[in-house]
Amino acid sequence: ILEGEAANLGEFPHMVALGFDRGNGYQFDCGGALISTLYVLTAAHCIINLERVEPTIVRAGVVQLGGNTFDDDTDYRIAQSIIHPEYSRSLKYNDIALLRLQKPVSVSSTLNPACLYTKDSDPETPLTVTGWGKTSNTQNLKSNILLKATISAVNRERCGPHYSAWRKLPRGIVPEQICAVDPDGHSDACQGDSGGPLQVSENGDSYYRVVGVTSFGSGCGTSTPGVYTRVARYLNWIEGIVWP
Ligand code: 4AZ
Repeated sequence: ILEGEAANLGEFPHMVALGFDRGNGYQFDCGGALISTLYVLTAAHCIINLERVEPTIVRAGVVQLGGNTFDDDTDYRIAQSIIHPEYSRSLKYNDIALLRLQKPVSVSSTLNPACLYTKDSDPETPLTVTGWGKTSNTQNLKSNILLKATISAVNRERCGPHYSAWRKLPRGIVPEQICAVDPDGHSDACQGDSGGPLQVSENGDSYYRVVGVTSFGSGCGTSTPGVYTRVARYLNWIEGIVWP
């Protein structure tokens, strides 16, 4: 997250980090959101990535990422990764996946699932994106503390032209995506934040609903909106898996 603020413990109790084991301890290179005690919502490109390494654990209920070894207090093993059947790595559409945990999380005030935003229109209110990803465009530094940034939805008419020349988006920005940008600043999601949630606040920030999954962008902190997978367009697919 560029130009974000530190999140408080319990403020985003659904926020998790995905742990990738490349042989020297876990690296937390993607985010996710708990949407039940057993399932985490994330991006498909976090599962099928270039290095062909899948995440094997999620770290939950923390704002401070901490060490790179398995911690029984915070870490849950991933039993199964379910990638959206229409995701293809060559195109950037349907970038959504679910992770089933080996055992349900123990719910507390700092660890509990989020509800989804079920309207498939752009929310008018400010949105909050969270993650432990890069904090600068020019340095490869990630955040050890969970950061939050406030951005706003940009409609398809205004967002589409930013991506019209992308070979990987032959149909441009589609209704299954939501664009968002900081209208008067440089707050943004960045590399390492993907898979994590874009949220809309309810009840004066007492809780958040997940409206999107951080997918990609053209750089970070520019006037080009970031692109998120719109969860309201995937409710049938999600509920078919999460509600057995
Ligand atoms: C990424 O590489 C990424 N500014 C995610 C979000 C954005 C840019 C890049 C949006 O995962």
